[in-house]
Order: sequence, then structure tokens, then C-alpha cells
Amino acid sequence: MTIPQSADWQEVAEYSDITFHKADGMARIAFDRPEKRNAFRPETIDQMTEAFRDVWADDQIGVVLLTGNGPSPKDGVHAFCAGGDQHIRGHAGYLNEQGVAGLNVLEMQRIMRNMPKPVIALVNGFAIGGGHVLHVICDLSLASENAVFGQTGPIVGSFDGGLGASYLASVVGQKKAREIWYLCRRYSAQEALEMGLVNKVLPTVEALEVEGVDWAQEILRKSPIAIRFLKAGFNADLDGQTGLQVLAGDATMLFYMTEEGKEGRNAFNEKRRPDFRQFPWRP
Ligand code: 2NE
Repeated sequence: MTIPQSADWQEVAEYSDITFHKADGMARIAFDRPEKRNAFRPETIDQMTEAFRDVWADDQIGVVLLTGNGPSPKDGVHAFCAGGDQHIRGHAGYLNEQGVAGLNVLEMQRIMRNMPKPVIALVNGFAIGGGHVLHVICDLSLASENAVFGQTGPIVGSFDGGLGASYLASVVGQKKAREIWYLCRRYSAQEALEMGLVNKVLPTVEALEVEGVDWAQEILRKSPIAIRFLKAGFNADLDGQTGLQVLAGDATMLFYMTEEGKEGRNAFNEKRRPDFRQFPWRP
């Protein structure tokens, strides 16, 4: 699959179902099953999860672009992702190559949401079903004019009542979210823009890739710790105790970096009583 020349993308590793590249502080992770409108199977999600974990741990990468490669070699159509692959759906879920049901897409959603780096969806075509949910979960969504948005769960016998419903409602409002799920209509890029589901619409898929890089570079010029805390803060309310956990973990990381935090560690290692009297009780 040829990767757009929007940056000097370097391949990180070769996968069967995705592509994974990095360039200049950014990662580009893309579904790579264009002949199936980039529908995912368990292997696709496992590979994506590995890529997201890699990016999370890489202190040279600050922003992820999530998209779908295309166009389809069959008919030239682009897709972001058409959700779970219905052809391999078995009795109790989506089957992997060993015939075991195990689609870990909810874990991937949590990683995308909890990682301290913005994830930008580049919606370059169909974003349907579980594929739509993944763009919703991204911090920001950019779309090309040909993008199509919608949920199909109640048609194909599925649903995402977790973030796919609750977070969608906090993005577009309760009434609109219920319309999207209950009626399973398709929405254009302009309609998505009007309901606050995407941040901007670009005329072409090529322009979308360039704009994604521009937005990523603009974010990369900002303070990493400020962006980290803002992401945790935006999530904390809806995520309850686990949202607080992420925010508190970030606060602990900052505390470790202070002289006050280091005094506790140093005193333990030097087998002395810590001297916290040197630090003020700030108003
Ligand atoms: C995406 C959409 C609207 C595109 O329509 P169209 O007419 O442009 O393309 P077509 O001909 O339907 O699809 C092209 C090829 O892609 C495959 C099709 O089978 C077809 O293959 P061939 O017949 O040419 O070999 N394809 C597309 N989507 C697929 C899918 N999801 N699984 C397997 N193959 C797929 C139209 O294709 C569509 O509506 N697709 C189904 C969308 C859908 O219902 N997705 C699942 C929702 S449930 C879900 O994602 C989920 C969840 O609810 C909870 C947890 C996890 C996942």
C-alpha cells in the first residue's frame, strides 16, 4: 500500500492488516483492508493495539493520526473503517484465525482515550459501525468531503453501549446520539461538521492528509505536559474514578519531578529522616 507523501513517513513495522509509520513527532496508524472498506477483525485490532502501545511509550512522538488506507483496488472507494468484519462473526463474537472469539476493540478504545497524546482521526470515507465509534473516541476528527458517518449496530445485530453511545452523546448531545443509533442513518461530512462530530472538512482525501499533518505539527509546538493534563481533564468527568486515576497519575509524575518529591526518595535511600520543612505550604 502506498502511503501519502504528506510527511517523510518511515515504516515502523510491517503488518498484515494495518500500516504503521512515524515522522517528525507524529505517528500514522492506518487500517489496511481497503477491499473490505477497512473492516476490522481480531488480528487488525491486536496489531493496532501494539502500534498504539508503541506510540504511547515513544517520547519522541506526540500526536497520532488514525486513518484508513485506500482506495479499494476493487472499486476505487475510500474508507476510514466499516467496523467489525461481519464475514468472520461467529456464535459469540468475531473469530480470529484460530477460530476463537476475541475482538479486543474495547481495550483499544481505552488505550486511545488514556494515552497522554492526542489522536486525530482522518476520516477519508466510510466511518461506519465500530469504525464510526473509533473516530468518535479520537481527540479530534478531520474529514474529507466524501466521508460518510453512521452506526449500523441495530441493523446487523450489534451495538456499542459503552463509549460508542455515552461519549457520542457528550459530543453531539443526547437527542442526536439517540437518532444516530436508533435510526442508523448515514450522514455527510457537512452534516457531521454541523453537529460538532468533526472539526473541519477538507475537499479531498489528499488535502485531508496534509491538513492532518498541519494540525499535528501545530499541537507539537505546544507544551507536552499541558496537552497531557488537558486530555486527562477532558476525559476525567465522563470516566469517573478511572478518569481521576489518570489525572492523579499525571499529577504524581509531576510531583516526582519536584525537589519536594525527590527529598522523600533521597532521604529513604540515604537512610535519614526526610526534611520537608524546607518546602512551603503554598496558599
Ligand atoms: C460501509 C458500507 C456502507 C459501504 O457500502 P458500499 O456499498 O460502498 O460497499 P459494499 O459493497 O457494501 O462493500 C464493499 C466490500 O466491503 C465489504 C463488503 O462485503 C464488500 O465486499 P465484496 O462483497 O466486494 O467482497 N465490507 C464492507 N463492510 C464490511 C464489514 N463490516 N464486514 C465485512 N465486509 C465488509 C457497507 O459496506 C456497510 O454497511 N458495511 C457494513 C457496516 C457494518 O454493519 N459494520 C459492522 C457494525 S457492528 C460493529 O462494527 C461493532 C460493534 O457494533 C460492536 C463491537 C465491535 C464492532
